[in-house]
Amino acid sequence: MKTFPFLSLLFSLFFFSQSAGAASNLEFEGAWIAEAPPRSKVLVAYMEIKNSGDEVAKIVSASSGSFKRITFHQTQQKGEMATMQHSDALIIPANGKLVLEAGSHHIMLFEPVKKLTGGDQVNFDFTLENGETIKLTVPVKKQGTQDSQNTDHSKHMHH
Ligand SMILES: [Cu+2]
Repeated sequence: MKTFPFLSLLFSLFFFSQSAGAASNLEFEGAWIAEAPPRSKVLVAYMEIKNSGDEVAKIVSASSGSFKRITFHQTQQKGEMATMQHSDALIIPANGKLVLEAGSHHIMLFEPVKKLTGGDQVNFDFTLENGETIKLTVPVKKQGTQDSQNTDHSKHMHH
């Protein structure tokens, strides 16, 4: 397991939500938001979500005070063209994981309420199909740093 400093924070949030009565089996790793070009109104979040439970988990919505609208997308390559399809939910298989990364599943973050740059932190609330909510704090990182290759979203069609 990677030992990013913020993981300990994530774990404490995870266990807090457990002790608060939620029974989520989800664990988030390596979550980050790609810093966008100066005038961009769209940012993208990537992460890995692990499900240690025996039932499939579905995250049906995400919200954050830092963005006006958040949706789930999946990039699909059709020949030379990359198109994005809207997903109603992030589906994490039982005893499995969902990887959100460039060219695949990702979380679209529309209209940041203020400019976000590397080092900023964004708080999210994820809502599961069963009504549970999970809080997650995700760091913003500059493009071009170790984890952030190949995140150019400008070629995609947004809808
Ligand atoms: Cu997208």
